[in-house]
Amino acid sequence: MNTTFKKVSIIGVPMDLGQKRRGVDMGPSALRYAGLIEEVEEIGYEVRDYGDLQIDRSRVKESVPVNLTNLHEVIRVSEELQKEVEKIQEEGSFPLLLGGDHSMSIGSIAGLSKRYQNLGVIWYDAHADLNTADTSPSGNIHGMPLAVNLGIGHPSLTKIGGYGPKVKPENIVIIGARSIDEGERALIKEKGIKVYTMHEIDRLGMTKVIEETIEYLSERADGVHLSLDLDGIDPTDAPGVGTPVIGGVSYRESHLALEMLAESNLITSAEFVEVNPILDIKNKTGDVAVALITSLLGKRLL
Ligand code: EXY
Ligand code: MN
Ligand code: MN
Ligand code: MN
Repeated sequence: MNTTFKKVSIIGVPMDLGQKRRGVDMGPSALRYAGLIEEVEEIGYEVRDYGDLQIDRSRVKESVPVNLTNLHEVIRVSEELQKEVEKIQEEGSFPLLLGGDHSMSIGSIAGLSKRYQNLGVIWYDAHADLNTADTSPSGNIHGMPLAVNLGIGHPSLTKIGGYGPKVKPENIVIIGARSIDEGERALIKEKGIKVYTMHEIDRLGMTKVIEETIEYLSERADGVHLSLDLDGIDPTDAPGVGTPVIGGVSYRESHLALEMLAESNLITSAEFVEVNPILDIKNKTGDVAVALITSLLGKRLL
């Protein structure tokens, strides 16, 4: 991360309405129980934990436009998260956001990109999350946030915060993708989005992938947000996720990637999403997430 930050501010977003499996709302608790606050303090940061946003599950019966499940509550939470992220940035703290499903990044990036006109985004994920209501096979909004941040999708989502698009296609790097839908593939090609699928990671190795990512984003971005979906990591190392895909990045490779990002001084905010304790084994995925967060925040063995 960027070494000018001395404070880390945490918000939990127990959002589970961007998909249909229960349990991802417990992700923020799992990370706290895995020792997140203590571990980050141990590195030397002042930590402020603002607790969790409230999610209103009673709204699941509301009618929504076609293929946009739970749209209205996703919008409300996104607007709230946007404002909370803006407050953290005004304090001069590093925003560390805990999911919850990946639809939360609609709100987080709406807050972040008000400050950074050229926000870079590293999307570490098995999926591209570039669907719209027209292309989505599921209607789940957690498969759409990157498209929304590009200004593509339902206007009630793309205009959150009163502006859009939030991110330029050339400021995005997707790492770890191995499950890409047809419409997403077309969008990646049309927009020229930089993607390191598992094929490129296998060929180049993670060191080269991250070196290239750092070089690419440092040439164009004024801040870089790491949006890390735990399903980017192989399910053997991170089983507690709702949409696991075999053949992912290992824990060691991810650990190295985040240490290199820490050394780059480039990262100005981060979110760790999709931890689902109900599907996990003894909070293994929560432990992995906390270990990766500490790597990103500069923890070293010696
Ligand atoms: N591409 C599939 C869909 O849109 O339904 C699966 C998306 C899973 C999204 C996870 C959170 O990264
Ligand atoms: Mn995702
Ligand atoms: Mn994913
Ligand atoms: Mn290491």
